[in-house]
Amino acid sequence: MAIASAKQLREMIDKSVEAVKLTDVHTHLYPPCFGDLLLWGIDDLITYHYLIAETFRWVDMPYETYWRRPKREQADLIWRTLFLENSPVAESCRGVLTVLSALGLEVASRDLAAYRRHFDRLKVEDYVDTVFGLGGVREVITTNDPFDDAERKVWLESYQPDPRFKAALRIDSLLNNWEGNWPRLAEWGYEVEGEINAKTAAEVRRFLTEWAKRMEAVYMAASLPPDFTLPDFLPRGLLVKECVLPVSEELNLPFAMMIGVKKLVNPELRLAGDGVGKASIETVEHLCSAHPRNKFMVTMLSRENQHELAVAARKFRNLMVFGCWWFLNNPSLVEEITRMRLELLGLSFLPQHSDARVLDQLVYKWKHSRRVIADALYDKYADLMATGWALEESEIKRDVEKLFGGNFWAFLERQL
Ligand code: FIX
Ligand code: ZN
Repeated sequence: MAIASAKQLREMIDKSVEAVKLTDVHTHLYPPCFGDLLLWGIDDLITYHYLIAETFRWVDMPYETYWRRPKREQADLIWRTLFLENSPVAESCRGVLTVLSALGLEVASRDLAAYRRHFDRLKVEDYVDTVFGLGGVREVITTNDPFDDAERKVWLESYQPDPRFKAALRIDSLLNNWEGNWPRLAEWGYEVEGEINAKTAAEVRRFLTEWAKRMEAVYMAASLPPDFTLPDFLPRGLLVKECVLPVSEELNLPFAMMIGVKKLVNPELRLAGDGVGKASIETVEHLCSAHPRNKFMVTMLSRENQHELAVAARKFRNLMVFGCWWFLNNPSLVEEITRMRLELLGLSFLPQHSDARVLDQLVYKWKHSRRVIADALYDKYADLMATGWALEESEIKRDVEKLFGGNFWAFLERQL
């Protein structure tokens, strides 16, 4: 049916964006068979590394004192500091409250003990169903690292597939610490050595192929520093060129590059200690141009890289831009970046991923993003209608489904 008014347009967009069962193309979640690797519940929510970093802006406690404390005491400190002694206006704090509200808990009570009693009664298997339902999530792509001992053990001994959790083969350990990790490949039976010669490259390709198949990975991924540049003759450059890209092309798996993270600018904050730096878009352009049969998913961490990334995506059909990553996943920046991408790329991108590390975060990260994306879409469709363009309700539903996952699955299917 044709959209006849601004009111009808707003209602249709809100309905479509609210109802779409989305694919979350990047998370750090795990199916319940991975046990404690799957974080969930109020204390994991409150001790999410974003809130740890924000808490240490207020407290002078030695970092080690915090790290030695049990999780519940860590959460008590964060709750007191960020929620009671200061209003929880930061996106990471607002998110915790959005989850509590969506679960029907009494947010106004500020009763952390009551919240804990609620979660203590839950079973994780049931809670996965609850969260996927509240978040409107059909499936999540997880982050799976064969070099993580606890995770590798599950993959090799006790993994149980769950269609809602699809794997991505994460290869930071290979690319960013070859010197430290090639001996582990040798332990696992791959005939590699420190020098990346033809035999070593072939064995690394075997490793990637075997793990991509074991995980049924939908893409391979790595986070990369701001100074990531190719071509280079560091181990990373050779591994990408001689190993990752050939396997990516052979298996028709995108290589997802998450570029711009400065690891551990404050090591005492551990996972919360990473920073951001502007990266080189020339490396993205070089890879997309030199490897036209490879597919690249790219997200960049610096706000300053966003415009040039969108322009690069205009040049290369093998480049899929995804998400407003990490320090960009805040309403003001999601709005700015999404509007720019709609204006430069139309609907040919993936506006968001949650990066959820704690299961419950699917609820807030998507509730918050849906709102911002819907507002941006409304303005763009209203601009269309102002020209006299006749919009059909079915077309809005079609477009929204592409943005919230359809573009991802279509990109995976493409043979370039
Ligand atoms: O490299 C990544 O996947 C990053 O998203 C994480 O390392 C980071 O800690 C995170 O979870 C950000 O949201
Ligand atoms: Zn991540």
